[in-house]
Amino acid sequence: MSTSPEPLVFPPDFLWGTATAAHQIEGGNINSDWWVFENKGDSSVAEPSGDACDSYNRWEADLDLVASMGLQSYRFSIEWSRIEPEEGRYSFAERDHYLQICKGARARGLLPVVTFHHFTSPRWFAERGGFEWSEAPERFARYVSFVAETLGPEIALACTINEPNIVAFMGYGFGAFPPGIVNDFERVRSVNATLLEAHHQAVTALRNAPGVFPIGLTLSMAELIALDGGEEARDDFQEMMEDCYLRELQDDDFIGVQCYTRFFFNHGGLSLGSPGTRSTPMGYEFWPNCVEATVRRAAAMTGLPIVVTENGVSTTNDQERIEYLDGALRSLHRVLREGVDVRGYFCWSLLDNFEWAFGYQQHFGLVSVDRSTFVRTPKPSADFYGSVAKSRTLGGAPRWRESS
Ligand code: IFM
Repeated sequence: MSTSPEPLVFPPDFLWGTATAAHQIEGGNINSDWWVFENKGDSSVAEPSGDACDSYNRWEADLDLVASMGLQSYRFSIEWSRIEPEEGRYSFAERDHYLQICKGARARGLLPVVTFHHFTSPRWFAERGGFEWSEAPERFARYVSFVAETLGPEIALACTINEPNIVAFMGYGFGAFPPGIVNDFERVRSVNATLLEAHHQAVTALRNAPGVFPIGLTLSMAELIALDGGEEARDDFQEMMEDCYLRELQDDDFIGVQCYTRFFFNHGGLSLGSPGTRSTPMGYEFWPNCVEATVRRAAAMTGLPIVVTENGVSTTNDQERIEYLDGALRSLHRVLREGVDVRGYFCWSLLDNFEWAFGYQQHFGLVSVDRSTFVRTPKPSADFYGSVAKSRTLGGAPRWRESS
């Protein structure tokens, strides 16, 4: 006789949310370095971001969607190039726009999780050298202070810089992000160091701002596995992508873990999946169990509380997304049961959106967006995820039946 699996119950104060980023959803971010990068003649980006999901105008509809799913939190980012479109010229109107989003979230019972840098920088900042410029940390912290002056009291959780390791690696190692440089690993390392300094200065700026909220950065992590002879390559990659950050975050309040898959290393270096494994349209192995390995490592190295600030899958088959989320949440539950201090989980992403070098060809959203009318349509995975969040229970009988 088959038995149904025990329901997995999550802690009552566990935070459930979903995440987006300004450039991926707002549209029309003409003053950012990414706009320049994606619109230049020889751009390697599949298509320009254009109107994106028009969320700059439709943010209230987006918040309504998050609330109607039964989630408690919305993670979004502030577009620096809107706040400071020219060096030293700050826009009060744009700051107020983001303040209204924070207030709109709170009015709907959603805690605003605010990211200050999610891959895009103002054009003027990129022209000065971006995160290779010696004044970059100070300039970034100055913008953060300006924003936090009014947003501080509304912020529930602050993420200074999203995936700084990806900014450095994709910009100077892989060439898929601005400034599009390939194989310059010395520069990857030095940009990592400047981003870390920018993070530290932003933490200080936020601690001096009004409001009291936990502050951390969000790191792109993967389960990293060395096959025979691949130990050195794995360790080098781990140092450049993860450890150089994880070692330096002890003074933060939390660390955001963002994970999607696992990578294998052999004597030839990194390989995206092992032969015969199931892969996703991103070219990643379908591996939701990456959550536990990354969370464990981040907790062991930093000693900080963890928030899974991004996890999800790109797929056009929504049943596959449900399967992935189910697997990821089971993986998360295993670390919670071990006693690791995980405070929340944010599914990437609320909407199908602009996936950087891939343009609109990837589908990470719980909600699809019509590319010409911008009509939003929740997918079955939105119901699935929302019902886990509402009941704080995965699998087994629905909670109301437990007592009957
Ligand atoms: O879309 C990105 C996001 O901007 C940063 N983390 C990974 C996601 C999926 O690739």
